Amino acid sequence: MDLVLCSVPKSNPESPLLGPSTVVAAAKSLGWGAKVLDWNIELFHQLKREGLSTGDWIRLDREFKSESAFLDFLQKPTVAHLIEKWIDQICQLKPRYVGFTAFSDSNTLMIAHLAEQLRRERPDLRLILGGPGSYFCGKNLLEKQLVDYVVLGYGESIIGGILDGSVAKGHHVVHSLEVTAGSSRFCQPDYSDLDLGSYTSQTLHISTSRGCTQNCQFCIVSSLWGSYQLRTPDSVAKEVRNGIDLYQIRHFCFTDSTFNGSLDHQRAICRSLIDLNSEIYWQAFVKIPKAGESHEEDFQLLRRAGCYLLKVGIESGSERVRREMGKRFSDSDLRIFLTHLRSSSIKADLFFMVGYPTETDADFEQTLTLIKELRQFQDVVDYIRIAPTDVTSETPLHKNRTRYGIESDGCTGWKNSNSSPEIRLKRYLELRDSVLESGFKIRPLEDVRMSQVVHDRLQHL
Ligand code: B12
Ligand code: SF4
Repeated sequence: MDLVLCSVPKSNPESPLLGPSTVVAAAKSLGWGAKVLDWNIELFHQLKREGLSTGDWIRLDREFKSESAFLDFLQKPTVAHLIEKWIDQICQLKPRYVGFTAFSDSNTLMIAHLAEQLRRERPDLRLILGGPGSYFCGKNLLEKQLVDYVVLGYGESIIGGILDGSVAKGHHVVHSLEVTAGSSRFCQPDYSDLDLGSYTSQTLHISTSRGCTQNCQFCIVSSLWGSYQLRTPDSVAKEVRNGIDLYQIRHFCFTDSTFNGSLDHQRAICRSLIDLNSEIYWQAFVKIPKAGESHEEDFQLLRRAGCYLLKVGIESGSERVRREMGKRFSDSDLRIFLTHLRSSSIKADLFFMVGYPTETDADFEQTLTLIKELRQFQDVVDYIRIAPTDVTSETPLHKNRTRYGIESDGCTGWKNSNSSPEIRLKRYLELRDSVLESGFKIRPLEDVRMSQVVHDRLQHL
């Protein structure tokens, strides 16, 4: 075995992560022996057998993000036993390389712990870290010599070079699909090592593009992926076909940051999905098209292709704040978009954010007003999501923090003349009330997660 790639706790249990299965597929296509292990779903089922609910799993975020709580969690006999089993599993598979996917900050402590154990048991093993979360923990784990390679961006492009020894140890940013040793562009994920029936939702994630056409100030996607790159509609349709034929899965989530970043591409993808002539259901993230950019027929095409939900960042009711964020649509564009959705029977999830560095009390009032105005679209809006603005490192907002007068105390504790942790929490709670009073819904598990975040942040004030 050349490579074992592990999804480690804690991530969501609904469906397998796309990243590890894609990187393993690339390694296999180059002739290497490679395997994916999903330890996240194993832990989820173990704890479920012990009575854990899905809400409890979300609340476990606290244990996976705080060092002291994590150490206590590791003492649980079943957890300690599982970790021992995982280390044995690696020792038995005898790979040359082990990779970890850091998806978000709730994976970091577990990766560090497992890497430490593996270093002790198998000092000859080379450890690789990849995934979007490695932007935040990669340098630290490399400095502590807990991993040998950190890969930011396209793992499939560099994995061949790592495995054949031509890529040096260290930190690598890969913003291109150009390939080492000939692996194919946008290769299809390989789920053959996983039991897809063990996930809580029969869903697969698929990418039709990487990167984003926008560069919103608070967002890390452009740093993650570099320029916007499109995948051929044929290869997307083939991946959907495989999902249906190999795994009997008909529900898909497109991972694209902006599925409608190129409308020509969106139309071509829809047509290739319609040509499959199979019943499928899918959701995607889109941006609000500007007036005249997208037409009624585009929405009808989306619907015919199987789209039932579009997720979209509105963020603020103030057009000025939206413009400063990089979201260039007007209130009228939003109304046109929702009207098109209504006539095509597609629902929308709307995302809002409070406490942006330039958001004043008056701007926030405009967000409250917008929520009230949107009541006329209650039949179209499925759920609303609200989050306080974080100043995450590697985002344009963080790079320009001096310009915004941001005093930084971590990505959640920042303040400036318009915003502070107190203001953001107050606005979060006020907007949540207004959303619920207006008859909209918040996804229950999202609400569980956010109430824990709010509770923890209130404790620190
Ligand atoms: C789909 C998605 C989800 C899904 C994931 C479901 C699933 N089963 O896949 C869900 C809805 C669960 C989700 C949840 C969250 N997400 Co999310 N999500 C995404 C999204 C839209 C796509 C991810 C994806 O699949 N990309 C395509 C795959 C192929 O890329 P990839 O996973 O990055 O893998 C590639 C590389 O990273 C690398 N790679 C990956 N692993 C490895 C390993 C090795 C060894 C190597 C060499 C390379 C490598 O190679 C892969 C192929 O190129 C991204 C935004 C985006 N467009 O990228 C946000 C994103 C990753 N999510 C983000 C966040 C913040 C979250 C949440 C924390 C949100 C929240 N507040 O709840 C939660 C975390 C939940 C959790 N604890 O796991 C941030 C990550 C920033 C960060 N690291 O903190 C992103 C970037 C969104 C953003 N704009 O900020 N998310
Ligand atoms: S917030 Fe959405 S639209 Fe804006 S840059 Fe990020 S992924 Fe793109």
